[in-house]
Amino acid sequence: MTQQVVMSGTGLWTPKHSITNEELINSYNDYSDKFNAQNAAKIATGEIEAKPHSSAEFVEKASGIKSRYIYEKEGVLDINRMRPIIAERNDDQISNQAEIAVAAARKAMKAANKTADDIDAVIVSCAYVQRSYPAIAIEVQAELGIKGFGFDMLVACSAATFGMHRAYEMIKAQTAKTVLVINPELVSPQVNYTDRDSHFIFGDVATAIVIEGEDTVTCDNAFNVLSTKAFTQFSSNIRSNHGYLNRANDTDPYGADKLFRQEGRKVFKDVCPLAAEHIRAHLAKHDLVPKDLKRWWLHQANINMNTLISKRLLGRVATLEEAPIVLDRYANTASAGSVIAFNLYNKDLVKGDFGILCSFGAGYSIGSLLVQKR
Ligand code: CO8
Repeated sequence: MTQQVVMSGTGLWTPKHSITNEELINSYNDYSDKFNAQNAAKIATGEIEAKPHSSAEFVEKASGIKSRYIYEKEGVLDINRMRPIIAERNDDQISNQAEIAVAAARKAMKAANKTADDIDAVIVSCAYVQRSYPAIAIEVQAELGIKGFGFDMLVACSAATFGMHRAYEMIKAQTAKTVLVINPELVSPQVNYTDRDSHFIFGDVATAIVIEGEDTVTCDNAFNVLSTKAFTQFSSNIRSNHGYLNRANDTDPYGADKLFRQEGRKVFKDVCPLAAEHIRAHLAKHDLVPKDLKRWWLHQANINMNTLISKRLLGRVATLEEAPIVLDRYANTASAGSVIAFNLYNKDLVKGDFGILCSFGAGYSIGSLLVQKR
């Protein structure tokens, strides 16, 4: 278990469509006006509550989000639908998630200077997979012509970091030599665009990472993974009851509880201190303190969370150079946020610089990787 593990390339696939706060909120407000008009009698008797308007000003201030990318825009802003239109594909066509996973994977492989022959394991790790089997990872493996094996895993917000942890362990245990970890976060179908509290939070994206042992590294820009740290604690404060039992429950598969929902305030209060202490403890294992880090590639759920976490650790708010924010353009992309930040902001680091990737959210789950530029 001695081989140095290296992150040698990342890839980012960004959808061509995007939705600004203004577009999203105009649609939501038209939807709520229609809902209130249709339910005027019940609202008047207090049987149901009127839906108040959403506000672009609130969204930007409360979350830092200005816009989000979306896999398919059609249908989302239609007040008679409020969900994307994604046509079903035949079994002989590539699935939606495998397609975006392959697009991100090709970029990561290019950055890491790898061909399919160099890779022997594929992990697809994300918040949802569009089917249970065959695994999306095995479809990706076939598309790319990779030998070896692949599997899917789900850890919501920490799927990317936990997937990288598994890759790290596989390299250490020599059960694989080069692992492709991919996060096709196609989350918009599970967003409740009729829910004022959460309709603005998410965006779609796909990220990929190549992780290998140092003996095979051939690219110039790479990071040693010094160690990993994981933590989970059960909470229903972020929850979706969507699942294969819905058919047997005789429940509405489109019901609000089957989509993303959260107690945002509670999540904020619970998770920020947990994440800050997690990072502090991870650094302490290496006799490091927060100010020793050149860069923090933090989970991107809410700008105020990242501000609070860095303030707890540094005694001041980290600068955007220290802890980059991609939320403004990408919104919350489930597990991919810290990988997007890494992908866009790592090239300026010099040999010996330390950085941390850290995710935090649903589960609750927290995952980190301490890295050092080679
Ligand atoms: N427009 C206008 N006003 C609003 C809106 C809106 N859209 N929403 C709420 N308000 C109002 C509220 O009604 C409230 O009014 P009042 O004070 O009169 O009651 C006021 O604004 C303040 O409301 P909140 O206290 O709820 O607002 P916050 O400042 O807490 O901000 C956030 C809400 C942005 C949700 C914030 O709490 C937050 O971000 N919390 C952390 C959430 C978090 O990290 N979640 C993790 C997400 S899960 C994840 O990352 C992956 C899950 C798996 C992927 C699923 C994909 C579908």
